[in-house]
Amino acid sequence: ENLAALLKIAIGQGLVSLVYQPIQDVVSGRVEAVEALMRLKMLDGTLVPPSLFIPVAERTGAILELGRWAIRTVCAELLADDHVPLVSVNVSPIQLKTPGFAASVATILGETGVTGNRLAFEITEGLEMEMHSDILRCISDLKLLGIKIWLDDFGTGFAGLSWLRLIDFDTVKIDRSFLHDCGTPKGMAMLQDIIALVRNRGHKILVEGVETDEQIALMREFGIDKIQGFRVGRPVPAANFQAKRGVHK
Ligand code: G
Ligand code: G
Ligand code: NA
Ligand code: MN
Repeated sequence: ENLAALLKIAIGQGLVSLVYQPIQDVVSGRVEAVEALMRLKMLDGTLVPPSLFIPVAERTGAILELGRWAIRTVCAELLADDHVPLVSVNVSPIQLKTPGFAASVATILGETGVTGNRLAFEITEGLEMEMHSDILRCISDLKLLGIKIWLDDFGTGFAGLSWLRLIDFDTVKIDRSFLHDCGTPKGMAMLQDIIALVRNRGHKILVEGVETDEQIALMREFGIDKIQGFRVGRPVPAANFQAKRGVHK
């Protein structure tokens, strides 16, 4: 298949890059973290969306090399600057269940001189909990390195509650569909219920997809810890990220 072949040469040909989207602390109003998002170009320059290439990379195993590349790049191009806040990196369950993954992360940290407490790994609840004992062991190894573990897109998959039961996430990201649907009484009730569920379990809460000032005010009213979305900032390359002032352009 085309994409599978492209993924094999992507790193060598400079076709992959990372963009960074700010995450704002609701109380302080400051950008306290950024999420790293992978971008893939075809040879003609056309962008391939992650929804297309990540599943292929997971199926072919290319995600392992891409994932190491992403962590190394985050450490080298962003975290080398002491002023940069926490960076969250998406990590596939395929990576978590591959023996030696935590050790490879430790090696990258050692080589780049970055401490693990400046990284968070986002895990999407989408995939099934197959082989979860390996995943749990890997997660506890990553935590020993100081890396925070976040649950991404909470509320969209079937496995979310199992993940919540098995893993002590630092932060849970509530999928943006919940905020978007809160214009109706039923949607608002759902959003409040999911916030209560996450909060009662002691996790910090990040709400995704914040696009308006009204939504920011609502999140403050609900006591949400962190927000992310186009109203806070769009994903931009590292060069556009003015870390020292925590400003995006
Ligand atoms: O980039 P968008 O901004 O379209 O990203 C959509 C989704 O793609 C993310 O929420 C995440 O689940 C996935 N994604 C983006 N970058 C990465 C990555 O580096 N690794 C993995 N595993 N998934 C990613
Ligand atoms: O799976 P993950 O939640 O990490 O995906 C991030 C994706 O969400 C990226 O594709 C990003 O471009 C998109 N995104 C980020 N903020 C917003 C927003 O405010 N509104 C919408 N519609 N999409 C957003
Ligand atoms: Na994510
Ligand atoms: Mn998400």
